Amino acid sequence: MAQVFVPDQDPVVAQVLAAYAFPDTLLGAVRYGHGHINDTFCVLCQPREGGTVRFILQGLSLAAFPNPQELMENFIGITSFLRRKILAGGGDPLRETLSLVKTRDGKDFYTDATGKVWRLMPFIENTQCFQSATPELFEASARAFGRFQYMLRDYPAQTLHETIVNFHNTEDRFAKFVVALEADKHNRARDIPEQIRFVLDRKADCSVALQALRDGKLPLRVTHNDTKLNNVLIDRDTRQGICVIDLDTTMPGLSINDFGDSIRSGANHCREDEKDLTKVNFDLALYEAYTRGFLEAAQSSLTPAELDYLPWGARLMTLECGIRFLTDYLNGDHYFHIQYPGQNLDRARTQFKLVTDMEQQFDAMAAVVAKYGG
Ligand code: ADP
Ligand code: GN1
Ligand code: MG
Repeated sequence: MAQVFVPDQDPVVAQVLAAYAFPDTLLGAVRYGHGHINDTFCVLCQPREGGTVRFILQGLSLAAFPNPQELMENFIGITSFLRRKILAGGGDPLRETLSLVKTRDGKDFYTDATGKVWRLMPFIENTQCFQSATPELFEASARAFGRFQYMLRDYPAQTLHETIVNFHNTEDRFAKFVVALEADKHNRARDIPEQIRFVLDRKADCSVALQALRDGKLPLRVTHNDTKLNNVLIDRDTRQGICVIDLDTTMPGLSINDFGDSIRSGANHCREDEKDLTKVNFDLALYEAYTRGFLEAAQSSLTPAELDYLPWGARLMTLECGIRFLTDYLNGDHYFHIQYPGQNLDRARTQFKLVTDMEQQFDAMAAVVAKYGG
């Protein structure tokens, strides 16, 4: 076998690669993608007959996922379930859901000396991942997430582990923010009174969806919980969303949160860490494109109350994400990967600007749902 070339000279990655039997020559691995949590690499091999074969190698963040073995059980359960449904519907499970490559000793994943879990997956070729949306792409991702929701409607939810406890428990996110604020370990609170006030003023909002769940208005479903545009692979030829990826937080949750997190991340034209807030604007036309696609694909599995609460899902996921970024900033940036100091604060500021826009356009958001959800 040729020498493994890992550009960032990571000996752990070299050791992980050695646990797998690759086709012919292993050329190396390079960091890949824009995720904030896991370590993702693209692995390149050269088969004897020519061309290249690619794989995705991922090391799961122990800081985010304290029980990666349980996470991998979920991953296998969900992808096997989807594989059966895709096959039954005449689709191609090797393109429409994720698969695992086994290690040399027949395991589904590799655990390194620190306890970190690594998985290897075939690279789904002729697809693209987008960081920002056009209406067509956004609608394509909406159909993919809506279909995902629909296909998992009869998944045995009680068999799923909660990979991150209280992940979209917005009340708990608020409480953790208050703890970080009171501890203020890095003396950062004094410079951000405006952002702190923004969160404190919205304490009651943090209970809206959870109260509806407690009241029995909203059902628990199997949801993805991280429905960013870049978590859908788009086919380069058809421009359709063919595969929902990043299944690590797929567990019981609220459909309105899956809708909401997509709107949070995709219904705008700015970077998540844009510093110039005049460029950060919620785009109602993108919201409409997403709503149309999502409801078309998932509608028959959603109740009237879920439809009513969709705009709240968007507001709450955006507020919650801003709270999480600000909490991590106060705590010293241990959860979300950062490329520069203050990035989590910049991220929080964009989310709060988007929340403000949504608050102002809330009636229009409800009208769009009524237009497609009738
Ligand atoms: P993270 O949790 O860090 O966001 P993801 O699972 O979303 O990690 O993967 C990061 C990126 O890697 C994706 O945005 C996508 O570009 C790419 N990717 C992941 N899995 C595959 C795959 N099986 N085939 C092709 N690209 C993939
Ligand atoms: C993280 O892993 P990635 O980049 O797809 C985070 C999401 C946040 C998102 C903000 C497991 O998603 O919850 O909404 O960053 N994932 C986890 O961009 O915490
Ligand atoms: Mg991702």
